[in-house]
Amino acid sequence: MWRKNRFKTKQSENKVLSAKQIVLCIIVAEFMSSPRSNSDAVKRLSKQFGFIDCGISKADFLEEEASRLELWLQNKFHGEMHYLENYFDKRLDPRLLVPGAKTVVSLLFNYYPESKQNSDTYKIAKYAYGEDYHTVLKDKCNELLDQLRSLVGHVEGRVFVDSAPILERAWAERSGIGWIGKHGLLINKKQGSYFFLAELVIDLECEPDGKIKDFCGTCTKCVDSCPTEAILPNKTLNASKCISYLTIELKNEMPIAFKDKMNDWMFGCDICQDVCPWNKFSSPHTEPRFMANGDLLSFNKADWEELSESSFQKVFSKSAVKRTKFKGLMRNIKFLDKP
Ligand code: B12
Ligand code: SF4
Ligand code: SF4
Repeated sequence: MWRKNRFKTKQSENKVLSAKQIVLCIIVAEFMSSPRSNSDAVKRLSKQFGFIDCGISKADFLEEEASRLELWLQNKFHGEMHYLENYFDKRLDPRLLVPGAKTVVSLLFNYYPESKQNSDTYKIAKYAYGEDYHTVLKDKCNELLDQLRSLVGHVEGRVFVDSAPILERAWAERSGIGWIGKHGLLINKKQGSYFFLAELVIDLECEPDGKIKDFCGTCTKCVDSCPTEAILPNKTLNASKCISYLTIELKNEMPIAFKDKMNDWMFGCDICQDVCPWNKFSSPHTEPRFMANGDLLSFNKADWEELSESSFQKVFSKSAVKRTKFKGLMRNIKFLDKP
């Protein structure tokens, strides 16, 4: 397809192309905007924006996942996250989210921190140390999409970071940038699993990548280490038992049955990832917006217990921890502290 921006002749040069040259230009343009070259362009740009991997899938209906999702919801594994019951069809077909979509681009962004919290304190999952990833990644993806347009011409599309009904892990798995581990998270062979997922759903035709194999083998470390037994066979998570759900998503009182199982996690949980052998390949991110506020890393248990609402606003000014609000974080701390 002829892409307008590419071979614009500068008016100032006032060059007149011969018929032969025009034909040559058309052939070159055809070649340069093939599905293959489009994929190459997206991948090159993704590197420039700091994504650690990028994979491509044809926008289609997620057939295998449909029955899994239906069963998962029937079993009430989503607990009180009722929003996951909505938009069933859209969740399985991105073409219903972006009319005319041809391609799903899956992107990985590293959040593994160089410095971590003290060992004897209430814990926050590493993904929430810095600025809220929804904002940071949306900015990057929108810029990436703009740059793509300036390279290949008009592209219709939308950027997703956890922001709409889309099965991000299923798309990433399909695009070959990792496999879904027994704990249900996507694992990348070079980087482990401490990364965020984001997607571009676009009407540009790109060459899809293929799925890779599962490298969990006979390992069961995550299953054995999960304190609430939330990880079930066949890569299924009973989210209603996951500490991440209990501390972030559950709005009511925490069930007392979990009292001795929380392992001091006050926001999210990283146990199943910390024990995963693939995470020995994690290397620290270099994204300034994901750097933790110093207080967050140095606070001990007493500091957290005495946290005031104004300090909460200061420490977590742009953080995803704001999702629980001050009240929610205090509820979690009190639950952990309960005799
Ligand atoms: C709701 C949600 C949660 C819930 C429920 C988790 C869950 N497993 O569904 C809770 C609050 C518990 C949660 C916790 C966490 N989450 Co969360 N979460 C989401 C969210 C918003 C939706 C997930 C969803 O749709 N679940 C519904 C289930 C049924 O769908 P699914 O698990 O994706 O599974 C589908 C496919 O993967 C596929 N599939 C899976 N396995 C297999 C196997 C076979 C054989 C087949 C055929 C298919 C298949 O079929 C399923 C369709 O039903 C996503 C973002 C998004 N939009 O995808 C982030 C997301 C999954 N979460 C993320 C993170 C980082 C976490 C935590 C690590 C945070 C923390 N440290 O506390 C934990 C990890 C807990 C865990 N072990 O999974 C990242 C994962 C990154 C990664 N490396 O994979 C995501 C992608 C957000 C992002 N944009 O980066 N999360
Ligand atoms: S995040 Fe924690 S509670 Fe949830 S599945 Fe992993 S180990 Fe279990
Ligand atoms: S801990 Fe073992 S079983 Fe679990 S995801 Fe990692 S490799 Fe797979």
